[in-house]
Amino acid sequence: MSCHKSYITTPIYYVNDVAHIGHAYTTIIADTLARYARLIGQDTFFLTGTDEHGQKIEEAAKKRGKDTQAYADEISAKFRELWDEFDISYDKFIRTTDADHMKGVQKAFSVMYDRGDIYKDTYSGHYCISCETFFPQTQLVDGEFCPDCGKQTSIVEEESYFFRLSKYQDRLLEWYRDNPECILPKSKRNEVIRFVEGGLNDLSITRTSFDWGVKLPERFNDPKHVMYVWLDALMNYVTALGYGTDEAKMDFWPARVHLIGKDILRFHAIYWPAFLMSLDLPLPKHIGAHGWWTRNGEKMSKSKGNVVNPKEVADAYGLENFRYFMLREVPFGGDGDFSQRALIDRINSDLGNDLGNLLNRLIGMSSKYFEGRVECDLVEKYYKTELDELQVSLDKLEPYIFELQLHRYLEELWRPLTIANRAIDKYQPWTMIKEGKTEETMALNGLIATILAKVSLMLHAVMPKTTTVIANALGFEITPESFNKIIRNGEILEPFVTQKREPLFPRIEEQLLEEKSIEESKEEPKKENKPKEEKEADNIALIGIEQFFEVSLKIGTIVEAQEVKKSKKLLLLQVDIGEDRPRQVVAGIKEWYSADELVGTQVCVVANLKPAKLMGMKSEGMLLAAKDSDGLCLIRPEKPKAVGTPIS
Ligand code: ME8
Repeated sequence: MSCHKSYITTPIYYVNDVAHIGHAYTTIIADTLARYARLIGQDTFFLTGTDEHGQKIEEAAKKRGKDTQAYADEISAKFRELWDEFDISYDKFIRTTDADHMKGVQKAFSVMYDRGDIYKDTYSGHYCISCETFFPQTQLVDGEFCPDCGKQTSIVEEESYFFRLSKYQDRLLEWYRDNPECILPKSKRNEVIRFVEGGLNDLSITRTSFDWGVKLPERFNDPKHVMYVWLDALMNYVTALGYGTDEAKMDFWPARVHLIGKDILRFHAIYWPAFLMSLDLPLPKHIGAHGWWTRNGEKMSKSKGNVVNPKEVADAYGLENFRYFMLREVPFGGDGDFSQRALIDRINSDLGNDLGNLLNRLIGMSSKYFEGRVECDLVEKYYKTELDELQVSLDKLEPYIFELQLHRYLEELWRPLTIANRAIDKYQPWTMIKEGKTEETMALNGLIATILAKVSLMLHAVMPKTTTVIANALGFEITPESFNKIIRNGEILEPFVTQKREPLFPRIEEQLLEEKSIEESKEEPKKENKPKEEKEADNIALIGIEQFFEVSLKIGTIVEAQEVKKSKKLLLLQVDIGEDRPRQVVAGIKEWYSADELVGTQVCVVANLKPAKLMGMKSEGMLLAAKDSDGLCLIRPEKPKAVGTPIS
């Protein structure tokens, strides 16, 4: 391990809603790394916190009729309480409304300005409040929707200060090139490189349309501007160490790893290093971007109401079992679907059968044959092959953890358990003891104890309490010293005496939670959660029948369907409505239907809409559909009808 200081961070979470399983995932990965770094004796600083400024937060508070600061206090406290309940070993919980943080952000603004990296201009563009980002017209979906979250953007024209991001394009590319592991997993680095090679625009870093943010330093005498939330938020990684105030902890900088979800990679892999270059600070060693947790294959989102509540799951299945599951189940960087079935399988199989049973077998055999005594001094004499095999596995482990390949780490860590279980089956201690091979039998128990001891040390960062119980059963404590002795120096365990104990992982036969109950109850007032279409229906105006008949609705058959490549939402359809040629319809239904499944099916078409252009393609009609929190479905005739049949 080359570096003796380890600074590990999570994103700071927005206080517009309470934590869900995705937030828990990032935090648990970071906690695991921090615990591991401490165990191997590194001076470690683990930071988490909340991101509290910006229009989104201001609006969330307003919707609930609360004062913004009071609202931020309340949600920030909920995050902190959850992490405390989850025993997250953070060293600091930062809030962007902390006075020191705000001072640090102001200092950074001044430093960047003095470097010539900030200038004032006017900005006019499409702004997504949800992502707090401007997008050029060319990147919008269907000319108006955010390419990242799909929500409607609004046109904003503002006087703004700009950061000269374009100036850093070459240095950024150099950084990615010279540091192949700066972005993990490595495949994500290529995405970032392609994006930066496409050209960087200067970045608007102040806003005048609202004032819930950090003000500019007084010397600018420009009170209507507040800092852009992402400048404010990213700076937390250094203000937490005292940047701009008391810089005593700045020797933890640069970060060993910033853990984030892939949704915020661009901010961390492009803006953040560019800001750091401007501030003349070193760049982080790694930015680790993990994938999404989904539910039944769909991304979790509040509007879909499919967000899993991590506390419910941890309370029902055990916090540490949940930690193990999350880290083992999904390769870092990939998406993972949350299901209770998969969680139960991991608990019963990996934890119960492989790990828990091994400890039971050791306790059983040692009490039956040796009144509970276990000695390890003869292990090498009788089981050298197994010890060598064990070492091969252990040697592979450490690199995985800081390459963030935690699933591989855990997979490899289970091999020693297989070695132990196989050795019992192979040497059959019950036969050996009958044959009078007492020494060999004791040594076999010693081998199992050795394996369990090493596995519990290496698993400690993932399952701190469980492994403490295992270590106690083996007569030792998990500390950096014991790690050093047993893992690094290969010292053997002192003799100990086992005691009978309850199984560590009682078998779970069926799902412990109702499917619905694990999903977070929606916090927002009901109306706000309704999709746009539904909200509009609430204010519907009455019309006469003659107005209704102005709309020409017809039965159509989809004869061709293809994906619109650059769009997340659109399909290009040819719909036969009994005319001389099919109508071309561009429909925003790609999230719910594949092109193939649509061909040959019938739909209801609005046939007298003025043609419109969507992403440059002519659309000559619209399909009727219904959308609620479960998604969208097309409205179809109950029985097949001739194409062109009017609907009334
Ligand atoms: O983006 N699966 O905050 P945020 C996995 N304040 N991880 C998920 C997830 C999911 N379905 N949903 C959320 C912000 N996450 C900014 C960050 S940092 C300087 C500022 C996790 O509350 C994941 O870590 O929207 C993601 O990056 C983070 O929550 C976003 O949290």
